[in-house]
Amino acid sequence: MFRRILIANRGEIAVRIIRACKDLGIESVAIYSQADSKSLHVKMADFAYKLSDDPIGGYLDIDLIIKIAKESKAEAIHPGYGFLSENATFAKRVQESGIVWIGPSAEVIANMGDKNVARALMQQNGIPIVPGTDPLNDKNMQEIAEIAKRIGYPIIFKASAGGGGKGIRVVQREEELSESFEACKREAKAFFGNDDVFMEKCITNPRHIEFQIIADSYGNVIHLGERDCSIQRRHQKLIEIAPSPSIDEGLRKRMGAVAIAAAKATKYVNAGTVEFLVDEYNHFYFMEMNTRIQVEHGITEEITGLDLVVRQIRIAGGEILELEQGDVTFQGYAIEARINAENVNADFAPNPGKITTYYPALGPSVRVDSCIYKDYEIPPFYDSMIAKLIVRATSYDLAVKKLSRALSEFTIRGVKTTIPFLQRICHDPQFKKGFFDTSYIPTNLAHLIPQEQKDDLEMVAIASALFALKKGQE
Ligand code: MV4
Repeated sequence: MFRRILIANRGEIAVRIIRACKDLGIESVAIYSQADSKSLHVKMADFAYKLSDDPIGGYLDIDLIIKIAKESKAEAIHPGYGFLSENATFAKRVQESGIVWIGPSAEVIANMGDKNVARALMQQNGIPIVPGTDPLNDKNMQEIAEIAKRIGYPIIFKASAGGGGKGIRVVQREEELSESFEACKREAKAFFGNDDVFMEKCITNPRHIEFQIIADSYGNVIHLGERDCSIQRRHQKLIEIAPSPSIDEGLRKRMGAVAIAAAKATKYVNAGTVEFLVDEYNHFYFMEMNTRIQVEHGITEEITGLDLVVRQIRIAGGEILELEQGDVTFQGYAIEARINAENVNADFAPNPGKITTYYPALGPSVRVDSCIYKDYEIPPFYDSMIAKLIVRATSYDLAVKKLSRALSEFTIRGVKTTIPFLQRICHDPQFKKGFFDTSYIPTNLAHLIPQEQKDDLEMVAIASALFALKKGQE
């Protein structure tokens, strides 16, 4: 096993990986920007190296990160999620430097990063994909209109190099086709430097169901069940649930087998996620494969009792996966709520600042993965997610109740957070019944927005006014 690992990331995932290293008796090397010098990951790691002054660019500096890995005598690099985690060039450079990459091969990352290569590979291996096309750039508008008519409206244009929510356009009718196509190409070019765009039939109001898989270097692949990530706003996940309250045992078995086939088709190694769209008839289609550990991996850990980050490190270290599919059991339900420092009442605008009070939720079956502490100042440069609240219970109903309890216990002052908004989701009848798809947040947003949260100064002003009023009445 490795003696020392460099963590090419920051925030809660860097903390999560450091914990896995400590559990395995492995030393950890942190990297950090100036803005992150007071970060928990820097305090917790055994060693820490400062990057350039650029708060984001530092974490993307391939040459410097590899140099630090060598200097610090790290034997492996864990990329976490975001930043360089799905950068095939980085994966390749790491391996060429004689350092172990904790993830799938550079080739797999590149293949899955190209949505058309991924689609073709899946199709060749009998994995169901949404009816669609190769890139359309060599086609004229008339040809594209004919293809759209054949596939049937609504259709969706997607950037080949895309992923997440960038570079997609839904088209309801032919009149909007050429305008949407051009807009999608422009966006693809702007975000990914590549204007290849393809077409798919649009699945309306799908559920987003993703399967966790793990694979070792000897061809052993198993799945660890699914997560329902349908509760999203503008392609940001807010709440994730494992298992999905809308997937029954029969469907889980079929989708799990397909997820394993997808991983085998790509010669996948390490932890990965196969994402599916599921329509109203429970037909499911391969959407994308994520070649990294994901934000929401913790709910899978809670229902399976397996530590995914530890597994990633052991697999990268050459260990055989001693688990077979039949050894994997699922216990109850786990729900993750992402707590973001955002002003929900200002269109979820980031709300960085100093944490003046911090009492995370505790108690049985409650887990908090976070990187914040009292008096910590959230830098304005990064993602607004500051904590992941994960709860576990024997049923979906009890898990929602526990999430509600934990959210009411969770106290953060100094910055506005999504806690009151998440609490309202917990009280929503449709959510409580497990009846939702990806249209849930857009449809229900108005009644889910809580009353304006007062910040500390406003609270003091209100208290003073009430005090003065009371004094005046005495
Ligand atoms: C789709 C789709 C419907 N039909 N593809 C959104 C992000 C990107 N990863 C793919 N996405 C979608 N692709 C077809 N053919 C609907 C979405 C989609 C979506 C998917 C998962 C979770 C939330 C979503 C919200 C809007 C649209």
